[in-house]
Amino acid sequence: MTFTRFSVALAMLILWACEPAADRAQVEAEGQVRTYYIAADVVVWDYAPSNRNLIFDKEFDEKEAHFVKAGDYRAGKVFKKALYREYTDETFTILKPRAVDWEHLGFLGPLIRAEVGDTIKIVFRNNVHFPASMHPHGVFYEKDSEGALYADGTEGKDKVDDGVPTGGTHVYTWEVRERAGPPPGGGSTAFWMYHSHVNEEMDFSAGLVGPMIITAKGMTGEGLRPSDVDREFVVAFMTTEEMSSWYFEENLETYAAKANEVTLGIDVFGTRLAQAPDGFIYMPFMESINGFLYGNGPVMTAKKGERVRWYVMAGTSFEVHAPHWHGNVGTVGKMRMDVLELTTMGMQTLDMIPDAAGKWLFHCHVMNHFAAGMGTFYEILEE
Ligand SMILES: [Cu+2]
Repeated sequence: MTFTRFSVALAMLILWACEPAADRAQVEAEGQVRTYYIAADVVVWDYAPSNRNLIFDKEFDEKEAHFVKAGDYRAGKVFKKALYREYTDETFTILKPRAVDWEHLGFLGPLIRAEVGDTIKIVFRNNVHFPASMHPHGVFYEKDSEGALYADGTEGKDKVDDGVPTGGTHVYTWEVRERAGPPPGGGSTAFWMYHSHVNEEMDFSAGLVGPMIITAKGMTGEGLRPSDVDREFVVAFMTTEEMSSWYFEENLETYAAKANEVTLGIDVFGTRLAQAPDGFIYMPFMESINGFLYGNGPVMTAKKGERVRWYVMAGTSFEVHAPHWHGNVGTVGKMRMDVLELTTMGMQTLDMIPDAAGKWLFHCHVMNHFAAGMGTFYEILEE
């Protein structure tokens, strides 16, 4: 009798001790490994391919020309850049085509998606001439997958992720823990980004940044979209400092007629600039939406009554943006809004159920940004 009672107690103790481990194993078994093959590639990018101001459907005027026309001492609207691009496998020979719904991403890197409980595995290939990395926000990483170079006391295998050399490959492993998803009551997704963080200023300015959407556990629907959303858009209101890019001198030499007469320097904040012999100072702050100026990006299209989710982000410059939707309103938390307040590295989500059909302006309400090209369209169809 005593022996039996002891056995039962022992068995219960064992069960109790094993339960957390069993739970963990179950979670791990349920979570998926999401593998992405992403390279840093050299891309020649045109901020306004139509060569027109499509917001007003007109030629560029004299003021706008300042931001888009090449000249003796300025590069214009075309720049060599480094962009993240997705490939089909580890041979990095075939680019994964971007889905039509996501063409609006423009110069942003591929959208990384996962659900809480998953593990994200990034096979990263560096095809550019400078060391590059992938540093994520939100997700959990060990020191071998942080993708950031600084004096953190690490060495050996914990250092190789900090800056992948030209031609090199590194696998980043990011755990999608609860904290990377939305908090209780916070909806079905959390919005993050990733970017290169070796020489952060020059890497980011060259274009190495992309978006990441994490869905709550059990909320992933068709095409990895959150199951309570019909349509999603990722929109970067971004000040890109082309003068701070790895390619600034090269872009000047390629596109500015008298690049040889330009003197390179820095301003009082340490930002790079090019000075012409006549004193003209060239600092191309490109005020774009996903890399497009003056409505040159794809028109983002949804239908009346659809549940539309907008993920809005900014970059690393002195960024103060006021993204404003004409025609419709959305909600952010408990507030109805049609203008967001977005600052440096801001990552925000607005939900909209459009009730007004039409082609609508979507622009930055900071007036000098709008004047410099920070505007685009979205369209709401009747059905
Ligand atoms: Cu702005």
